[in-house]
Amino acid sequence: MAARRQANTRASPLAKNLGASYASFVMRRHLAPGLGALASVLLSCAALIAVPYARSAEPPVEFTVEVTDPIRRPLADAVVYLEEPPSRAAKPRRAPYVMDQVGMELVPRVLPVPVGSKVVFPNKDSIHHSLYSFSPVKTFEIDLYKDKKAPEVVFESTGAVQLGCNIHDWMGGTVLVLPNAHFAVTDKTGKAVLRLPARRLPFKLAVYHDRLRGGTEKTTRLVEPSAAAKPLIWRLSLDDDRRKKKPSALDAGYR
Ligand SMILES: [Cu+2]
Repeated sequence: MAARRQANTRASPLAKNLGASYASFVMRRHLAPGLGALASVLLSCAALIAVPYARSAEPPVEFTVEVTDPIRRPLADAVVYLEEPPSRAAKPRRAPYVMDQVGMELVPRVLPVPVGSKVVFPNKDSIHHSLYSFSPVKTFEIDLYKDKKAPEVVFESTGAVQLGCNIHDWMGGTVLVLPNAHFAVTDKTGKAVLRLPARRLPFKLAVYHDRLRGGTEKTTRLVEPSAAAKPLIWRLSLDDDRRKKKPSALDAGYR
């Protein structure tokens, strides 16, 4: 338990990453050094004021994304998301997001939500669960429960929130709190489709995986809208899977 607490209280690399300035990111990548202060100021203004999304009837930009491990095996449950610029779709929806407890597992294992969202944690098993998070992004504990409406938890800050169950060591999951609602999760084939509002400046995209080695800084890219013509491919370096596995003898029961 002590080790788990320690692991869960590490500062979230995602939270750090989200603090980076899109304006300076664009300037570093797109301005030749020497264009001078005037261009920098103009670009900063453009990025901070006008950047969001041009009001146009243009169709959304649709990126096909593929995420694999270093030896090209597809990775499911990777989250690709828009980090910058700020999006008008940032407001959380009214309906809560859902992370189920089914067969003594958290489903889905990784749940992306926009900042400010509510998440409910129903228990579909016939036994009690007690969920907790010691993550600095959101700390909470839900006492043992079943057969009743699970409390809602509101996630007010961006970052990765690791969850566990006080009773069942192997029950792990992550609520990934993102700056807006523009995200997609890869399927078993490692693929996802990310739809973004039409715009002219580049998108700052990143990919999260719960075994990503290091932070999402390494997966962050500036992507021009014109790049949507081809699949975007990320190959992630992952930590070994040290997660405890559910005892196989339990698979048959407890529904
Ligand atoms: Cu449990």
